Amino acid sequence: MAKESDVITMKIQNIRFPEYLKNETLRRWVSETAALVEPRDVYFCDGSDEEYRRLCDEMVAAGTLKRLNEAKRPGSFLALSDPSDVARVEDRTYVCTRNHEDAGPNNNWMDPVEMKKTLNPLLRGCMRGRTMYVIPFSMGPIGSPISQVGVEISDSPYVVVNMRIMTRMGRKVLDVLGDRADFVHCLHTVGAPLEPGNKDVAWPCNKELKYITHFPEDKTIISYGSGYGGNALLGKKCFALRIASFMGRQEGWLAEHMLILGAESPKGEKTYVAAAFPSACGKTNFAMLIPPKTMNGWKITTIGDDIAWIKPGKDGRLYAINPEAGYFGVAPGTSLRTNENAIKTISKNTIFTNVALTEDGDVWWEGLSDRPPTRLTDWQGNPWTPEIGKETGKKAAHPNARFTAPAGQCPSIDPNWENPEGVPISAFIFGGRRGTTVPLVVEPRDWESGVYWAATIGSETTAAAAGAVGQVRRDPFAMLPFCGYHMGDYFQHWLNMGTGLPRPPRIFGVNWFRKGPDGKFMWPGYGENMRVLEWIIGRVQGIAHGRETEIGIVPRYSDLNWSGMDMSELQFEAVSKIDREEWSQELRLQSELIEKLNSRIPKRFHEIHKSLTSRFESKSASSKAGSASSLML
Ligand code: TSX
Ligand code: MN
Repeated sequence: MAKESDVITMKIQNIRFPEYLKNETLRRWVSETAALVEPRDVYFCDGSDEEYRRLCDEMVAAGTLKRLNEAKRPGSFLALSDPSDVARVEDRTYVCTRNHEDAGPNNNWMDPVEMKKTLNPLLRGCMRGRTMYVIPFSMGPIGSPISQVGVEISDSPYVVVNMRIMTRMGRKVLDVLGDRADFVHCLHTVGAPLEPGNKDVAWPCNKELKYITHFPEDKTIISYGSGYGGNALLGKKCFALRIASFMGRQEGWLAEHMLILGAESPKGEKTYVAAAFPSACGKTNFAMLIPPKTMNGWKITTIGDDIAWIKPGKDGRLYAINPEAGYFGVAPGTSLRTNENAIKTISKNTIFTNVALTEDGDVWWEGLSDRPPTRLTDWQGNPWTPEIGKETGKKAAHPNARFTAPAGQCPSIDPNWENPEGVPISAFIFGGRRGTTVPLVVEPRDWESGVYWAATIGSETTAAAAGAVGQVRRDPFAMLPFCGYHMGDYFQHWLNMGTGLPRPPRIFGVNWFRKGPDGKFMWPGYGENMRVLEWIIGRVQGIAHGRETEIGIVPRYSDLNWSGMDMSELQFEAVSKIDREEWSQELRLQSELIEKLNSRIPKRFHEIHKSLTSRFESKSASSKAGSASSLML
């Protein structure tokens, strides 16, 4: 009778490894995984154009992709997902550290042994009837000292073609990996085995059960049941943020949910900044900003729109790369008016997911144009007209519909975007979406106050989000769903990173979303944000000034460049105001966040909170005294 080990050996012998695949750790992992998941066959991705075209053709034949009009949208495809599989599943996402506390209150946790016991029966035979794709990929330019290698094993060809756009993928990655064993092991399955005789569906997934699991201590990701976005493209949120943030803390670097942009001044000086915003703040729009023509010659270039890996360089500055090679952006709201560069980026060679289809084989989504086309096919494949939309409230595109497009197609792409050394970061910007309280821009007094600022950013909940309208939902560093360890430890890591540098980047807070008493946005945003960016860069260069406030330096009206923009001093003061009542309330709310992360919150945070509170209190005392003395004079 065959022992279990004999069975595994038999199955190993069935795999035909390409002769170039020499890495023993990878060969063993592929063999063991194949024995577990029992695929129909195993395919090793080489990353070639030919392979990409072939897989797309196969998916068109299978009904997973629809080829778009070659004249209007060359080389582009539409995928419609299962209606139950449309977004990341945060409540099914786990960080499985050996010690529960290490995952922090910001993550779901399960013991790694328990989780593997849970997953094993689900994985057994999970790829039956399907091809198991082996996808070697590099996060970051191949061979960069800041880059990292991963291998994703997946049963989804949709994942393969998206990984081809979003990462450097294929045979060339194995050349740089050599015989090293330190690649991140990423196992993904849609969790929908095809039993003999059963017909496949266009978007296989497991409607009952999903698990997105991370084992940071052994650099492993196992994702079960979903084919969508960050659940399935494991290089992105799972690796480049959750696993990498864990590695960065151990090794002294940063994996951040940040865009990176370059700003070239009219004099030709180049400054790079990295910026973090919570979701729905227009990060991609900011990364691709087009300055107003009236600002005589400022130019913005794009390094990345979502993730930054940042390491100290030999000169004591921080250097950043974009670990990704494409944009996986939210389509709804993207238009020539909100983001002309994005619209040009997605004009060809783009995979669209869950957008609407026009009669002439092009794509549409809410916000692309003021008037929707008269007839569409919606993201669920049903006929859609503006009338149907009005009557049923149904949107033509899913609100989380996406485009996957090569970064190199962006007109504003920075010439250094693939520089293996990265680009030097002069400033970090932390934004929030706040209708009240938070001024347009502020420079906290020092690194530690800046870190505290970043830890307290958030968005006011709108009707779309759960919870009461007008409450602040905190999203520290925009990392709450993406930090692979305890958020309190993360704050301490940030404090340490800056205080360990001779000249750390400066930190700024921004808020494009302050509203007036009429409920309207007080700041025009978009390209006009260049005026704020110019002030930030001026601060870094030591040429821009401001007034000192309780929370840091804020520009006066005369400190900003207003050429070609119509905003009165009174309007600017309204968008920059620091209101004592609002801030007393804000500081009380910030205490709640601090208490939530209580056990591991840095001591320094308590001190900063106390000194902010006392500054507002003493301000009220001294301003009263001041007005009294001015009366006496
Ligand atoms: O992306 C945005 N940015 C950053 C751009 C570089 N958005 C869209 C956010 C949702 C994804 C913004 N929305 C911005 C912004 O700066 N500001 C606003 C708020 C706003 C909306 C509409 C107007 C003005 C401000 N309209 C008019 O002024 C006519
Ligand atoms: Mn993101």
